[in-house]
Amino acid sequence: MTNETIAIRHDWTREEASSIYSQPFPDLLYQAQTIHRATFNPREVQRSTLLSVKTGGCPEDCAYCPQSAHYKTGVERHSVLPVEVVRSKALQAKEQGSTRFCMGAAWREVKDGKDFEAILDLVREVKSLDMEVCCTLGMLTESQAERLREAGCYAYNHNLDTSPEYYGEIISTRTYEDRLKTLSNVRKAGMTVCCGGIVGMGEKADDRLGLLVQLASQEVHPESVPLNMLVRVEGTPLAEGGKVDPLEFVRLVATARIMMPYSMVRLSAGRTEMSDEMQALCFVAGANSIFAGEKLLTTPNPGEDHDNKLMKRLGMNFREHKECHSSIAA
Ligand code: SAM
Ligand code: DTB
Ligand code: SF4
Repeated sequence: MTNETIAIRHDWTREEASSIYSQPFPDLLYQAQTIHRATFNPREVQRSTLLSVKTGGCPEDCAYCPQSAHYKTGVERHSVLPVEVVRSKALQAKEQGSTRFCMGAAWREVKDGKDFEAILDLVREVKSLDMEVCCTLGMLTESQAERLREAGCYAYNHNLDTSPEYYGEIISTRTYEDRLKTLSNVRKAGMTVCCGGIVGMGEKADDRLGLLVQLASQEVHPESVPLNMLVRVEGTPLAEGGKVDPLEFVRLVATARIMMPYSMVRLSAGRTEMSDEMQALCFVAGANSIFAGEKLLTTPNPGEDHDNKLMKRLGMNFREHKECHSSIAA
């Protein structure tokens, strides 16, 4: 590992991103791995566990999402889960080695009142178990963001999903600007930001790079960048569609690592469709976090056994301690 400080830039252009992304594969991986080694322990992967604390019936029309009320996907709806249920899921996640517990709600936005109070109780409870708490609840006002942070929420997930110009092809019920506003409210309130996107929605490579440029242009880079490979769910408009080229996905991971050297890059949805070899290449390209457990929010995920075996085969290990940041100073 080197002690070299890697510059953090916020002025990446799409042309630069494209020339990084399009390099010969060995050069791209070498560049990404060199940066990864300077900013993180390259053998270590952090685990987060997801739980859908309020499922289905969402008024938004995100074309990829099994929880949208606009599509018939067979997802079973439920309102906010009781504290005891969430507590035991979080404890189980902790026992299985996750350092972060992420609670998701199928809402367009948080509304003040009973449900939000219930979420704040869940946040306090999980925080008391000494885990990093993350929430993803849709749009937030400044004061709601403030209250979440006060309750102990460490990170907020809110994805930009794709480039600004492709966004309208995927979602019509909110705008890119809406998303950016919530991200700014989260930042102002002092929570860390988890923000990334989805690959495989019919977008071009240029849209994927457009997303990375947006993320890297934020005043502070998102501490966590989840890269999801679309999980095609029957009943959603994106149920049918071509496969993502695994090597293009690896290229995107490497480009994200190079553009946001100190951010955690999360290999998120879609791992059940990825070979072990593809995941290994993603780790070499700089991915250093995964979602653990048999389920994401509503769809399957490789279980603990599979992931443990994979780490062993790769001679890598899972991070035991909290703080999903680079331990090497920027
Ligand atoms: N409703 C909130 C929101 O949209 O921000 C929180 C929950 S939402 C399910 C969280 C994220 O999951 C979305 O922003 C999207 O990026 C991702 N996601 C949803 N469905 C997916 C799918 N089928 N494949 C991959 N990622 C998906
Ligand atoms: C993120 O970017 N991916 C996670 C987390 N943030 C909330 C969610 C993936 C959801 C996949 C579809 C599902 O399981 O419902
Ligand atoms: Fe799904 Fe979130 Fe979109 Fe609702 S806002 S449809 S839960 S991705």
